[in-house]
Amino acid sequence: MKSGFQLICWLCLALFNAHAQQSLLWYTKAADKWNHALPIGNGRMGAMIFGKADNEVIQLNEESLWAGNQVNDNNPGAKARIMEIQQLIVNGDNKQATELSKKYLLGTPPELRSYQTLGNLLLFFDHAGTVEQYRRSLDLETGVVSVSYSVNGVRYTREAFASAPDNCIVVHISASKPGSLNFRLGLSRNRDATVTAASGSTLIMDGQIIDSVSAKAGKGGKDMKFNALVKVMADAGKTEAKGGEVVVTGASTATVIITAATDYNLQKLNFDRSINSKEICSSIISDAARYPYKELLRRHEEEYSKAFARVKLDLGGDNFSDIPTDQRMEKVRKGAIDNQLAALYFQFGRYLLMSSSRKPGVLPANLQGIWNNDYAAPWNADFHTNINLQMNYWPADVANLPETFMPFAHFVDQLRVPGRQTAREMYDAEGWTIHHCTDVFGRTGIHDGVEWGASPLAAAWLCMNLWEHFRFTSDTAYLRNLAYPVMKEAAEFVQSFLVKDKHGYLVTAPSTSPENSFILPGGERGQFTYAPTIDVELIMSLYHGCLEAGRILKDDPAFLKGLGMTLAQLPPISISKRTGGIQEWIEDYEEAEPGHRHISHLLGLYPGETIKPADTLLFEAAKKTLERRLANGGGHTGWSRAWIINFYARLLDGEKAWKNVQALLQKSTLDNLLDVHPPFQIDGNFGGTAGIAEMLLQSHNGYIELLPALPAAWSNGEVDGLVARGGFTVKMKWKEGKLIDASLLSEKGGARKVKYHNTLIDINAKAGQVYSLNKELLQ
Ligand code: FUC
Repeated sequence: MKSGFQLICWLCLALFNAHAQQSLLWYTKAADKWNHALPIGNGRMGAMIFGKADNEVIQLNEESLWAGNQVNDNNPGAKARIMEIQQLIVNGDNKQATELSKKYLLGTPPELRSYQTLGNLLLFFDHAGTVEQYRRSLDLETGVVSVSYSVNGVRYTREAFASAPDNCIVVHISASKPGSLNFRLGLSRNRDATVTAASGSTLIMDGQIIDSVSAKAGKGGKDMKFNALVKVMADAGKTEAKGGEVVVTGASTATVIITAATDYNLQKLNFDRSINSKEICSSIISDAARYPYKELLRRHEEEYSKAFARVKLDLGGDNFSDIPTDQRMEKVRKGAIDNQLAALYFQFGRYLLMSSSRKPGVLPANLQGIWNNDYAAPWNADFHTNINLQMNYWPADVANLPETFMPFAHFVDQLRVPGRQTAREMYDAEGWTIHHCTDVFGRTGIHDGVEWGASPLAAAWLCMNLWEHFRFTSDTAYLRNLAYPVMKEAAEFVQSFLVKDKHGYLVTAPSTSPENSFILPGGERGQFTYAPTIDVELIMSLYHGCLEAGRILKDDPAFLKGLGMTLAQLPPISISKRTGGIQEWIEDYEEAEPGHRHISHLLGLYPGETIKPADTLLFEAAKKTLERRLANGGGHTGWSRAWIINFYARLLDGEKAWKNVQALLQKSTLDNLLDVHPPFQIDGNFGGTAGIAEMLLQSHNGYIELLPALPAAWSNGEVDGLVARGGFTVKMKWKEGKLIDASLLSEKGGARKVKYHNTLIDINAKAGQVYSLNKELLQ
């Protein structure tokens, strides 16, 4: 029989395990490469922690550190040629239109520069002895990475976190035997910077990016200036500067505080570059250094944990939390089912969004969130606006982190300024627009090549997220002051950009279905077209959003009427005679790559809602589109797989959605749970997180639907804290595939329909009230 004490210990262990299942990534060895290191971030600064016992590497990032400059990249020849190009396109002369576009539409310059690493913080311990009992972990509930090991009977422990309240990264190091902590600390960047030990305990990095492309464009010397500042505080022993490093000897604990800044004006966020980064670093460090380590940790945990704890998810199944995360990943890759790993992946996505998109940061999460080890990152780690940036924000509201959305919203708002210039200078149009990617300087012209870049409705695409955020929060001040003005101007662009085709439809031209090509009747490949299906769906989403917002805000009826008239003249979404799926282009062309990663013509299924269950034909055709893409090798990039999860959730097919969650974990996830395109690209994490939520809760189509796509593998579970449109926080528990307990907390009040299986009920909620749905829904 267990004693009282044993029982308490046993209970504590059980509770710990339940907690560990969903919130701890842990390993028994250090990361051997960047791809295995563990990320921390406070929305402005990020770091990847390797956890090496002897020579620790902590790779650092600051969100605004980019090569390049602000330039007007609108091709000066565009305006004079745009009508000619449009006519060529609508009359089917694809080849000539493409040739002219290369000359007169492609941006000047055509390429963005890259987001860059800040450098590495290096800790040299030179342990004389064997490293034993090694453990490295990331606790998602506290946002702290811990590393611990023993050498010659002394236990060494390191904790690292990125503090939002104190605007810096903190590393705390301790040794179990007093006076036995000895290490050297360096800061390095092998380009464009110098590091000096400013006093016995401080390192300063002083830098300015030297970019060859800026130099060629006559803008050399105008690239970003930046600083990093590191302060070491040891409890005892000696701390001194030696050979450009700080050397600590004979201490028991030491706290290292790190911050950085660039001349990019984060406060104004108007692409201004007048900031004195050195002063900012000094004031951040002197403020933070006032607190002892315990207080820094407490301030961080209090701020971080409050937001993270809003959602709890348990997907049932076996508990493998006593197995290191890399081994669990390996088992899943070999076919094991580990529901709690899927729950951990979901929570990790929330952690990543909080860490890369939050105050004190102001910029949105880029292709790598905030974590990048390169000077020329894959795709420059830029903001791709033809799916990737939008996908990053799909989980923000449903996964109960609305504050992470604001850097995105403000950035899009700022893009209006250069975007207006692009609309005017390239297309002689009203409103604002942007093409398929942008950088921290807000370039809005066409980049890379016209085949990729000619996607003139990316502003409408970005506005979908803005509108959805309103639908979740019902925040009318946000709608009035930010979202609607941006949406309205995006709609004004569309209104003045559309031309008539030979059937009298209003169409976008030139345009592409992002990145996919078709085979022209003569056998050649083409990408240029007019009114690809995605554009029709984008216009429908934007205009319906504007119409609803305009009604709420009582905007000019004449403007709204104009939108209604355009909606009536758009080409229809068609079903392909060749494939039975949704037709991707205005003509029923054969796809050059039927398994292409982009599935843009299903935008109306997710995140849009033009393709819905009630529309049986389109709904069935969407299934065929997905089957065909997958049968031809689709879903091979992480983000594409993540999108497919969301599609199947919207198709109410839990089994197929689950298969794709499993495939995302098996084929597109690193041991540290970061997504790979390959290479590492964070959108798959965010899209996957949104997809898991979408399987459990949906709230488009005019009702909140509980467990709309629950797979058999997750037949027992519970979730607390997901959010439905209209500001409803949802709690659900299910057993053997059936909902057994459900309640909604309404933040703002209001009427809603709630659906579970075939039962649909109406609730008229009062703000702040919790509604148990057990009586009405669970008979
Ligand atoms: C889009 C995708 C690529 C990649 C890039 C960053 O262009 O087609 O797969 O994700 O963005």
